[in-house]
Amino acid sequence: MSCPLIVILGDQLTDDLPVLTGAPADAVVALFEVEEEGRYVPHHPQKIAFLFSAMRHFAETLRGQGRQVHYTCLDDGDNTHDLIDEAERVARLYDCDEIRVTYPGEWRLFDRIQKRRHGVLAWHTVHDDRFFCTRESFHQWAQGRQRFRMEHFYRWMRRETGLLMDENGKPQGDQWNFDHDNRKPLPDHIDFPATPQHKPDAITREVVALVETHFGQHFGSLEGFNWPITRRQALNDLAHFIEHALPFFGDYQDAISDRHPFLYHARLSGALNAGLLRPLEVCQAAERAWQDGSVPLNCAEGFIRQILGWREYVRGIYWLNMPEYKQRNALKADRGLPAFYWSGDTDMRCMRRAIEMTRDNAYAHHIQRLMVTGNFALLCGVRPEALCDWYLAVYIDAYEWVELPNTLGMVLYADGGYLGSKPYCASGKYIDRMSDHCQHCRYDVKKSLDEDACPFNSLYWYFLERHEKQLAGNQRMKLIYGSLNRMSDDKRQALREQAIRFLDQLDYEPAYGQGDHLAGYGQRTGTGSD
Ligand code: FAD
Ligand code: DLZ
Ligand code: SF4
Repeated sequence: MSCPLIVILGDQLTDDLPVLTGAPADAVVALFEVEEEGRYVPHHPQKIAFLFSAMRHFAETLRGQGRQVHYTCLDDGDNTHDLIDEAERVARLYDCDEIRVTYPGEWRLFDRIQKRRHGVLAWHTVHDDRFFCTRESFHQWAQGRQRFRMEHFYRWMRRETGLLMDENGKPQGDQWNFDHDNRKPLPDHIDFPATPQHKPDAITREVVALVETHFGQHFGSLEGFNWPITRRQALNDLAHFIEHALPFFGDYQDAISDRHPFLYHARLSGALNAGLLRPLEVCQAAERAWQDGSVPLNCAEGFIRQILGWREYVRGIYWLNMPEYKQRNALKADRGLPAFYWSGDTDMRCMRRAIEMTRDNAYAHHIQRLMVTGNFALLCGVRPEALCDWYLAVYIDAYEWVELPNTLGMVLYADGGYLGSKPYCASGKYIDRMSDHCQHCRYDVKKSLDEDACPFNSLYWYFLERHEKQLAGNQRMKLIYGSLNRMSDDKRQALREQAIRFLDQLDYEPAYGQGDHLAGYGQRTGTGSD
């Protein structure tokens, strides 16, 4: 009698997933390294190496549990290099009559699988239990609501899970949110915790060499690869974060350092999104640290909110609105991505450092993504698709279910305020307050006009002016539009001209498939052959 083929995707590396616990003991479990997944956007080599190494280690774990495992390596001769085709090829190889897979995290794959449901080889999608809120529960919660803000969702999740709740059903500390304690800039002298180190083993070294050969032309360095690629290493990083960084996480959550890429952030998003850690165990570890007195409440709450609140909320938004959500462009932004996003070659110190850190680590923390590279793209009017593809490519943790709402919704306001109540637009003043970049910059953050004026300043006013019709009525923007309207016509004109001059002299990335930075990439269809 034939058995189902159990397919495990690169971001489904959790050994008690329902698709595995519900499988017959003799089922073949399959993992595939394929070119197409590395190229539908030009993924950072560290991201590809992280997933391939984690997949290979996970396959070892499954074998150790007595499972029969099929593993397609990238350079296997008969590799079809497409996840769906590869699953069907391998299913035939083992004489399987059915393919089971956990719901994929990206709509493009979900859509393709749906279309294959009733093919010769039936595909079955199995519930992903790695989230607090199911797609169906989010749907129900959202139904009938005019506005569904993260804060409301988060409170509901706190009640549902009991995390940081007292025995009377009240939030610990009598407050849901300690955000007002969490906006401290960095003091001049501060020591950050050392980053936990993982010495690459033979599997990782082999994978790094493989990725260098196949994807070495992609933006991003492989040097110093140091991500946790097993559950054991991920648990080690979690423990390290709880002990050394969480006690300060809240205070400096919004700060940016010219020198240090990680500050007090967890660096756990890659491991979480790939399934090496479960969000519940991460939140419980933070809650325990608060309960035993080693972490203040504002830090534990601020951290748990990111995972229990934001992470779940953006996933809900994604599945509720795809595929239509991806087409939104409420501000009609139509510029290409500035070419220096792929090189860091700019005099703007904040942008240069955020892009260099991204190149070196496949990582930038939230405020760099939101208020530096994101804010700049918003002010320039970069097309959502161009910016989303960049964020999806360059970060260790990037999958469309989490990247798209953050970029299209939170950063670009391209959903017209569905996710965030106002655009996160800011002038250089914000970056100066929260970072030490400006003191190293060739531009003067205090100036808006002149050749050496900080570009963020004129771009900011020009952005507000361009979108006055859409944004001036927003209660939260009233104050700033008051300032714009009190400005003399001459000053407004000078700022407009300064911004346009700046935008005109930027180089923009060529269309996909035509630029050097994409040399050798496959066509960016991402939809395979369906
Ligand atoms: P910490 O700052 O230590 O936070 C702890 C955890 O909270 C993270 O590991 C993550 O799981 C979760 N989290 C925090 N903020 C968010 C958020 N806004 N949305 C979802 N989860 C959050 N995160 C991704 O996991 N994948 C992405 O592709 C991604 N793209 C982003 C794109 C943009 C434009 C922006 C502004 C943010 C994006 N984020 C994304 C959210 C956030 O920047 C990262 O989760 C975070 O920087 C990861 O680093 P960390 O583990 O050190 O996080
Ligand atoms: C991101 C990625 C890459 C680069 N390569 C693979 C791969 O070769 N095999 C695989 O199973 N998964 C890979 N992934 C992760 C998938 O893109 C991810 O599972 C889907 O985007 C769904 O979230
Ligand atoms: Fe960035 Fe402007 Fe500061 Fe330079 S002066 S680092 S461009 S905010």
